[in-house]
Parts: sequence; C-alpha cells; structure tokens
Amino acid sequence: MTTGLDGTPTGTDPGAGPPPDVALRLYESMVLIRRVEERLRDDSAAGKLPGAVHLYIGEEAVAAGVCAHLDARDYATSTHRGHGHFVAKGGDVRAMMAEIWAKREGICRGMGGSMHVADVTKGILGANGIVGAGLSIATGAAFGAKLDGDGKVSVCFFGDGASNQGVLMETLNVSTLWQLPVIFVCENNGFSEFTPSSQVTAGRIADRARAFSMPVAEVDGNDVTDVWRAAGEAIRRAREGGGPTFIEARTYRIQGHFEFEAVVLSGGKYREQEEIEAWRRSDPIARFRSRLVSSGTAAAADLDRIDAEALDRVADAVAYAEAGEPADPELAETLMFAPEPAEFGQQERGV
Ligand SMILES: Cc1ncc(C[n+]2csc(CCOP(=O)(O)OP(=O)(O)O)c2C)c(N)n1
Repeated sequence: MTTGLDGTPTGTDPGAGPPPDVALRLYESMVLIRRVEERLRDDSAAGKLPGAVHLYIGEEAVAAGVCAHLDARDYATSTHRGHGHFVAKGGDVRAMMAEIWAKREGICRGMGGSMHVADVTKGILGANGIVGAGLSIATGAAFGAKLDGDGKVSVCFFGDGASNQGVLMETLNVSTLWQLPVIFVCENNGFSEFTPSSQVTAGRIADRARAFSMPVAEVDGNDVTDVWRAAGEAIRRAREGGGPTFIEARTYRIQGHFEFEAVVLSGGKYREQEEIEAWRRSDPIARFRSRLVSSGTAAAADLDRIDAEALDRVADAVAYAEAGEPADPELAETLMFAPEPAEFGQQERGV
C-alpha cells in the first residue's frame, strides 16, 4: 500500500488488480525470467559459462510488476543481479544469453558479460557491478527525461545493500528537489552477499525516502499484483510531473549470492535451509499461477502453454549463444573509451 508522509494511504484501490491480458503478460514475464535463470544455474554448475552469474530466482515479481508499466523510451538501471530486469524491460533474450556466454553476438559484443547486460535502444541502461551505481545513472536519466518533457520515466532497481550507499541520499535529495520522474525500487532480499541486512542496515529502508518527503510504497515483492499496483501509481505520478517515488519490495533470493558461493563459503553458512524452504512456499510464480486459475482468469492449460513457450525461447537462446563466435579481445581496447563525437557518427554509420 502506498502511504503519504503521515503513514496514511494515498488512494490506491487495494482491490484493483491487473486486467486479464496484463495478468497473463505478468505471468509470462516472470516465467521467462525464471526459465532463463534456471538454465543459467544449470549451465553454470556444468562449468559451461565463462564467468560468475548472480541469479534472480524468487525475485521475478519485482522486475515483472514494475516493467509492465514501461515502454522502450523509458529508462531502467539494474544491478549485478540484472538478467530479470533486462528480460522484463523487453531485452532480447538471445542477445543477452550470447553476452553471458561472452560471444560476439552478445548485446555488448561479449565484452560486458552477465553483470553488464545493456541495450540503450530499449532504455536498458545496464546491469552494473558497482553496488549503488544505478542510483545516479537513473537519476541523471530522469533529469534528461524531465528536460525532454515528453513523459518518460526512469526506474532504478537496487538492493538493500545499496540502500546504505551515500549516493542514495544524494539522489533522493536532488530528485525530490527537482521533482524528477524517477522511481527508486529497492529489492530488499534480506542479504548483502553473505551478510543479513539486520547486521548492516539501521532503521527501515523506506524511511530513508520519507526523510526527503518522498511518497513511499512498501510492498510484498513476491506478490506481482502488489508490485504492479504500486509501480503503476508511482509511474503515472512521475509521467504527470508529480516527481519521484520510493518502492521497497520485500523479497528473497533463493539461489546463493552468486553460483559457486559454496566455494567461497568453504563449509560456512549464513542462512538456514528452513528459511529458504519457507520462502519457496511463497514463490511469486506459484502464488500468481494459483490465483489466476482459482479466479478463472486463466485455465491451467493456457499457463502450461506459456511455460512451454518460455522453455523453448530459452533453449533457442542458449543454442544461439553456444553457436556464436568468441568475443574479440581486441575490442577491449577500442571499446574502452567513447569515441570523439565526430568519430562516433562515422562509426555508427559504419564509415
Ligand atoms: C561499491 C561496491 N561495494 C561492494 C561491492 C561488493 N558487493 C557485490 S554485491 C554486494 C552485495 C549487494 O547487496 P544488495 O545491494 O542487497 O544486492 P543483492 O546481491 O542482495 O541483490 C556487495 C557488497 C561492490 N560490487 N560494489
């Protein structure tokens, strides 16, 4: 529920859910992300991937619920756990997979890998290995959007760990002051790497935004309807010139911080198996699926078809990535620096 500064509801109808066509798209988006991540989990375990992957399994409702309100002209910034945001924002799954496999066909020509998937043509301003870096990028993009004056918005996905970075205070401040069309989406999954939030995070994360007089929504991040509703209100307000909103989505990551974390932990543990199992019972996809079926919004067979299509798309993307050419190491030098503006035009035209 969205609340104003005094904690009173700001007018969202708590009963209003997505219309059936949107509900099916939300389901489709979550399932596609899940199948991508499961395949990456398996390929990582099989030693097929060239680098580490941070998986989003269990958190899909946040990306899906927010991005359902965005189109390609809107901006989104992401984190090291960024595949879900890329997919939900409409990124090309084949090109993302090829990127993760470090192939020339990758969306960044194989030079960025899992933690840097980006497609500026779709407003996907990039996953980012620097915790909290997306905050300033998204706020800058929102400043540009405000200057353009055409109703674009900018969304920043970040973790609870990033909420302790100083840049959050700077971006909350300036975005409120200048009433920028930015939506801060904190994915509070309870951990920063192997450290529980309770050990490093003082106070309530959403209170950081309240201190700047920003509207706040605290939502169940495993309930895609809840996320969708709060994001819809925030994005509508931003498009209409009403300034920023802060959404804190409580969720949980089912996989480790990254695949192979067991190697780093060497026998140690930072959470109990029972806790993981409890959150599995609150799986966002299973919850939404049973609601869709019990409400008569969709037949189980329709959802099964969506599941099968997602599996096919992922298999196709992996086959494309596997068949690709290895990234060209020489590009590491030429792509390191942005070309001079004049040169840039020529490069873009292939001169
Ligand atoms: C500026 C910076 N500090 C530290 C790190 C190391 N690091 C990588 S991921 C991570 C935890 C991030 O936690 P959170 O923001 O909650 O995201 P989550 O992994 O839970 O999705 C840390 C500390 C980093 N990449 N960048």
